[in-house]
Amino acid sequence: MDLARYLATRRRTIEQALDRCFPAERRMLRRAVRYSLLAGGKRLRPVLTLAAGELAGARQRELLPFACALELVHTYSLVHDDLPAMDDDDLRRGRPTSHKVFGEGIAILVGDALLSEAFGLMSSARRVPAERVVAAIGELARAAGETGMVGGQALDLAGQGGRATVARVRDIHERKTGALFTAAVRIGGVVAGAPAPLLARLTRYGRALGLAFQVVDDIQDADPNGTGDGRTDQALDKMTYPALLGMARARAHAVQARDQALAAVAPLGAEAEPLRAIVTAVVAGVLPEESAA
Ligand code: GRG
Repeated sequence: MDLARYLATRRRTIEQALDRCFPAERRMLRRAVRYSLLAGGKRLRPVLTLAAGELAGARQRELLPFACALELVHTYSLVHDDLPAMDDDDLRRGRPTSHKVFGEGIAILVGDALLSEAFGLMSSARRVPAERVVAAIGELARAAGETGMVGGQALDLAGQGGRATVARVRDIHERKTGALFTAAVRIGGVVAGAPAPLLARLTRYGRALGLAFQVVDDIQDADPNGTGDGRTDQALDKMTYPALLGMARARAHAVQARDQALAAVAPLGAEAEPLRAIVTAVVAGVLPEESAA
């Protein structure tokens, strides 16, 4: 399939929907929200929600509020992760981080506003049966919260400088990065009313993709010619697969995770082609970059 074309059309739809979530205004908080939210980015999580939801039989317009909610939560996590109290990054998505431009207080509030609006957006999805809306809200709450992304970030902060093991690194990755990927595809399925066996396949796919994504991100960060735009993991003394296993074995981990993701969706036919193409491109390091929209 033509993944670049697929991503370009989905991203355009997502960009327009995100723009409508926070229309332009002069107040500083709104400007700061738009600065981070509409700053490009691969929009991978919302694309996954659309891909999984369409595969399970939902329409794009039913899925869109949920896809946007994923991107809002993801963007909040990046803004907070960049703060001096966390990774203390100067650059994000190729431009100065939110706190560098608007100050730390506003950057904290940007994250708060994005997180709150994510749940508001889902709760006002009128095209989807209420029980599915409630289930999707629960999925995102668990993925973003202490059992998921926030808990993973806490483990990551606590672990800096500590003794790394594959199990610890995997636990951090599964929560910090993987939980949101898993939620992205599961929420697509939930909104579509997917039966349990299909949801189980989407869960396996999401978990494996999340792991593969994070390992590849770590490899690119550790590569001296890599694409990271902030301080390196090495400088922050972070636990990563390349630090623990070396580059070759880290790559083998990513390939193994890709194969697990592909196996999870193997019986799902042509409708699952976007999910296959995405994980294959992520692991090959050739996922087409931002939308030209
Ligand atoms: C602060 C609550 C809180 C959580 C932070 C996701 C996260 C947890 C921190 C991000 C740190 C980081 C750079 C992790 C590496 C993997 C990752 C999530 C990269 C960014 O995701 P992309 O590549 O970003 O999808 P774009 O900009 O394309 O959306």
